[in-house]
Amino acid sequence: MKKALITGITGQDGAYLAKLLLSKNYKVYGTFRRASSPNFWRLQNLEIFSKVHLIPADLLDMGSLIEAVKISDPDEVYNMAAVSYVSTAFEQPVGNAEITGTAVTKLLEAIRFFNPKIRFYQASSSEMYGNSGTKIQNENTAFSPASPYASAKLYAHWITDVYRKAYDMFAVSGILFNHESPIRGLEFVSRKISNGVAKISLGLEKELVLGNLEAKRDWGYAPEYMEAVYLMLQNNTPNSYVISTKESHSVKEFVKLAFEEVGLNWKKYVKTDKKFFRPLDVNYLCGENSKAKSELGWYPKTKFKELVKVMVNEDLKRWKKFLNGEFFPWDAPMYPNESKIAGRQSLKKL
Ligand code: NAP
Ligand code: F7E
Repeated sequence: MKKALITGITGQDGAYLAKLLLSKNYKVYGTFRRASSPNFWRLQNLEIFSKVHLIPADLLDMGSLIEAVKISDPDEVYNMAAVSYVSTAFEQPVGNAEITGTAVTKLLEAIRFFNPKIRFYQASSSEMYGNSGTKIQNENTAFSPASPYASAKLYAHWITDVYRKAYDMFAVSGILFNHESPIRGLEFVSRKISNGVAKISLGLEKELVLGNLEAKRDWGYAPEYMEAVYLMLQNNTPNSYVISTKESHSVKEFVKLAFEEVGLNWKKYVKTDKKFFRPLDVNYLCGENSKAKSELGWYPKTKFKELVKVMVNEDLKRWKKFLNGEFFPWDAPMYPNESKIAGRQSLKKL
């Protein structure tokens, strides 16, 4: 039986990847951070909570990473942990550099000392391209990070490359474009919209306040992207791949489709507030996935329209269940209205 260690198993990708690996008969270990309130809802939602082996660890603490590698003695390590919300990285740039960036070296060192034969996956991001000025981004497009998050990810990307070349390790990065799902964090725009639309359609909320509606992203479906991640570590040779849908849509298009799904006109409910604009944003992303298609046999099945539909309907179903008094693992009722969060002032240009 193969063994895998997933850092960040409590997050969207970690949870979906754990489910996928369990279905392939892996013994799955996952790191979690001790929190004063439990945050295992995604593992419970996917019905795998009792099937994974949890190890307390923090990317900031090298000892805990060594311990995690030692306890799990894995064939494969998937580094999914990071400060993944770009706005937070603007608010806490130093912490982000340490967690999203340099911590990856700690993990690579732990692997190198314990067993350099372990295969390593680094969660790289399309944000590394920034505003590259290219119509479509592929594995050879120059990086031009536009946030502390993207800068930290780029460091992690290159250090993974260095360990592969210097120590002959099977260490690869997947350059994943945005991927969403009903278990996406509520602060990301896709889920903020699907949750907001569901609440508005049920009369629980009156408006949805957003930032930059013109930004364009290449949005795919997270569970499918985890299949690509898995395939990258089964490859004969270590290689980097772009994972994307090859379609680019604006936040405005997402909003419009989401409201249409519940029969409402978005213009009556959506407002914008400077608070949700970033000091620097990535305006346009669209990923070329032909290398993944030809070498991994991977291609996206769920495209933009279907993704919006799935997310809105799942949030609608949950709020209806909630209003009926049903209890189930879910995040939304515990989440504050973002407009009432006092911070984000620091995001203004000084
Ligand atoms: P996510 O839902 O925000 O999950 C992030 C995970 O990282 C959580 O489990 C979180 O734990 C953990 N984490 C944060 N700081 C940590 C620390 N100091 N020590 C240990 N664990 C820590 O993100 P995601 O969407 O699943 O993304 C997974 C990875 O892919 C991330 O590295 C992200 O940057 C990258 N990525 C994501 C996308 C996307 O569109 N989703 C695209 C490209 C790349 P807690 O639950 O305790 O906070
Ligand atoms: O923003 C705009 C915002 O926060 C998308 C992470 O998983 O994907 C994600 O990063 C766009 C941006 O995702 C709001 O300005 C407008 O242009 O959903 P997001 P992201 O920044 O693209 C990449 C690939 C990652 O690697 C990251 O980890 O939407 N936008 N209004 C808004 N964004 C948010 N969050 N909230 C708004 O109200």
